[in-house]
Amino acid sequence: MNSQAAALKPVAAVSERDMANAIRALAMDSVQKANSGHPGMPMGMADVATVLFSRFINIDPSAPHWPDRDRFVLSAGHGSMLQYALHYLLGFDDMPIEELQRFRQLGSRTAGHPEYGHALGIETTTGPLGQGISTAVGMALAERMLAARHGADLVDHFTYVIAGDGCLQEGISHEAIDLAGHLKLSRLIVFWDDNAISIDGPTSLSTSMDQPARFKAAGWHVQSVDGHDMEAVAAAIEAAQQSDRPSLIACRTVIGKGAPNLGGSEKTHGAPLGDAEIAATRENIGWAYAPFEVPDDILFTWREIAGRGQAARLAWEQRLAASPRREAFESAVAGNLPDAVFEALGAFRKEHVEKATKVATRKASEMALGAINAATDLTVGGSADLTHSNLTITKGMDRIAPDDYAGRYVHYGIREHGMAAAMNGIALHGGFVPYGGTFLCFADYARGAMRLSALMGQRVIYVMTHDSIGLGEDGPTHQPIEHLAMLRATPNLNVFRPADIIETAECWELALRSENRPSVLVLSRQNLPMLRQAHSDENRSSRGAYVLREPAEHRAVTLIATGSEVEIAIAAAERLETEHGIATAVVSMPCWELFEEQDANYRKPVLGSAPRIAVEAAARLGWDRWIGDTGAFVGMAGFGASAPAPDLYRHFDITPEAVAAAALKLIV
Ligand SMILES: Cc1ncc(C[n+]2csc(CCOP(=O)(O)OP(=O)(O)O)c2C)c(N)n1
Ligand SMILES: [Mg+2]
Repeated sequence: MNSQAAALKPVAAVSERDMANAIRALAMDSVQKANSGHPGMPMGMADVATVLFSRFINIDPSAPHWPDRDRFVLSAGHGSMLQYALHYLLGFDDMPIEELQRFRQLGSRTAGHPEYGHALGIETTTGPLGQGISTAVGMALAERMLAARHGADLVDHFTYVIAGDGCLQEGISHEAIDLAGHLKLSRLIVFWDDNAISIDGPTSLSTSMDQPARFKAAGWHVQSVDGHDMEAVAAAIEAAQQSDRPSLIACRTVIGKGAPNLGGSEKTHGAPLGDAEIAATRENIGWAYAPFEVPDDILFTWREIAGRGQAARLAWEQRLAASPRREAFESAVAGNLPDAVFEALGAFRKEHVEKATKVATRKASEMALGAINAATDLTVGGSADLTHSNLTITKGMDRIAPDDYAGRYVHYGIREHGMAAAMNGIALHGGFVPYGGTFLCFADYARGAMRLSALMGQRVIYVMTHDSIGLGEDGPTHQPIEHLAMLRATPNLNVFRPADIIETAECWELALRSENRPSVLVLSRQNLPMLRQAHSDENRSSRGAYVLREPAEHRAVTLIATGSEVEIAIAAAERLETEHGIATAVVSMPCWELFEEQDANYRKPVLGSAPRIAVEAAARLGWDRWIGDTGAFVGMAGFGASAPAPDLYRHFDITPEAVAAAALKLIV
């Protein structure tokens, strides 16, 4: 808590209206000082937020990570000043008034939009509209799942969301709302800032949606209130808490509430109110204090609220201390995977090197998951309706169903974006390691949330199968071309494209160990041979790329390939050597990002000084980084086609012969 709090004493009874006006004043002053930001939403939702925080939410600023705290998600992230004002008023240590005065400045905690990890108490990054509410669905699901395992004594909290018109217009909200309604996530309570305004003007410009009816149709408990009637808001929250379904509370509000001339107008959405309107607002709401000044009695009242959360936290700690589940709970929340997982993967690799198991890497992934999921119950699987294509379910994984959260497999439905956001929420909530599958091509559909996995550094594992023209007959609509480049261009995301069953197990291990980074496992539909000569305890994929085949003589050419094209590169190397006497090395490069992180002493000999040819059945973009000016690329130059996979490889000239021809052209 801020030290200032201790010195404060209540002077007179403070109304919740005064408390809300503190939010309004801080929001308009901070935006004015920054000359940037969004005052309208914090001013409009100040009353709802005040009721929520003063009467309901259990959080403890002195223990912001307490596992059984209520979660608060500001889905309408442009209203970040609402969150920062709340954090200052509640007394978060890292949110003194100076941070509000440095709103949106370099190095401040008060970033333009709330960023996870950037300030205490921010549960998820928001700003891309629709993400917050969809991430919250994952949090609310994780809460139910953790409660099913450890009991209501240890896990019993709500997830509260403030969402705007924008969040509800975004397509992802449809996926999320449907999923939450179906799964009866009763601890999820969403406030809709129903101000009927967005940037361009009234929402009637672009929508006629009956939002309450939409939520009802998805199985939600729905109420509509005047968002400035604090008692009505409180009563609605109480009713929502009792519901056995997720709840929408539609709060009819006035954007920029309190501003006498601009209130209700889109002009308050994303621009400072200006000195004259701010002065008029102060007058209008009876706020006779200087910019950034919150009188002691109001601040004291806000800080007292934290006492309720603290008491709840202390009581919970006592229950935890007495619980026979303490160790299991703490280990789950810490996300500690047992050593048994990695031992099982080591044994798995040894076994399949010996057996030379030839399977599709999607099948290899299923087999590796069988070992992983048997060794830990932290993993929670799922797929966007492609379970038997992605091969994401393993023996003994019960499905999660409405009112039954003891299982560990989520049928996310045909909702790639919603799945990705829900996995973010599950990872952020803690207690589980989520993985989920779809076709690689539909990474496009999941992209918005995948980007946030990376930005937030969450251990979310994407299982993306059918990874090239190798999927065959489904044709160019389903054949990813540019997706690897898009994913590789994303910072803080490991993109793994394993070449065989051994690399698949290695890449799974690396993904599980990447506690602060999401991973994408890019997997083949078609069978691929096992390529290792011998088992080694070392995880060779961990350095991102390694020499799979070194010629006896000094290299004349180096072939670099990933995934299903490593087999082609090996065949090309053999042809080059036997038919043309050209000493050829093959580098398998399952993960560019990890290779990039190696020092030059490792990278140089792997890449070699001979001309290099990259082989990948995907777009060239990015490969020049590895092949240099003198290299060549064998891959795709446009969209694929519908045909059996072997025909497509021949048609698009991604064959050992084509690679050998490219090599001959380069070096002869
Ligand atoms: C995915 C996405 N698209 C566009 C934007 C840009 N944007 C920020 S706020 C906003 C309008 C949101 O309207 P609403 O949620 O009603 O907010 P209000 O104006 O009521 O505060 C838009 C289009 C964004 N942040 N995210
Ligand atoms: Mg709006």
